[in-house]
Amino acid sequence: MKWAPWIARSSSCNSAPRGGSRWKIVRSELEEIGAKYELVPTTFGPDSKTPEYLAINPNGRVPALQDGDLTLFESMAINLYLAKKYGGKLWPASEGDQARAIQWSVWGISELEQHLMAILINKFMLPPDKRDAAAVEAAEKALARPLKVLDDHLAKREHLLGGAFTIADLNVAAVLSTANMVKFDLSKWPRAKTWLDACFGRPSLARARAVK
Ligand SMILES: N[C@@H](CCC(=O)N[C@@H](CS)C(=O)NCC(=O)O)C(=O)O
Repeated sequence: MKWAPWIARSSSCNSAPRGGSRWKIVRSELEEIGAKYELVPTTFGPDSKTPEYLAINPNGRVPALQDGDLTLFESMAINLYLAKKYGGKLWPASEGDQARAIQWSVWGISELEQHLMAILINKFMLPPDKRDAAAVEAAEKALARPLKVLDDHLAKREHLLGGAFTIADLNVAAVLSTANMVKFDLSKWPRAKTWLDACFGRPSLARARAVK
């Protein structure tokens, strides 16, 4: 697998590094917004540990964003910032919906991502003799609870905040994309699956995911 983060510099919107699903979270948004950005390939090995890079993201992880004088790390924080500043309708109008967009974004990384990563690591990334089948099983079981929440929520609405696709959908779909990557069967949660497929049917997300 190739990991290559980026930093971008441009007059209107500068974005940075990528790494696995997380860079795709940011890249999806940049494509959705139609922002001008420059991507700077950075591996998540030594490239992201240089003094120059650590000045941008002291965690030595990707992605990171530079936009004018602002530098940011954490993919969800980057996406929420980009949506608010450049996202047009991607950023909801009302304060309540803005709060709900933050809620769903935080929910994605706290309720879904850790379990999806546990499956990815223990099924695909570790050398076969280091993989932990029990950890995969536990993660698959743990996913049932948040996926039911998502499925129930989508029973009454097409998108997470109602009728329109917003940053809430983009952020949660980007996290949940790992489910497809690890071949986790979502058919027990058909509304969540339909919603996820519709999100990935958007040309911007397809373009972001096509980049190697
Ligand atoms: N919570 C961070 C996680 C970033 C992260 O873990 N990035 C990985 C690549 S997916 C990385 O840079 N790993 C290299 C390292 O930890 O040294 C985010 O969402 O931006």
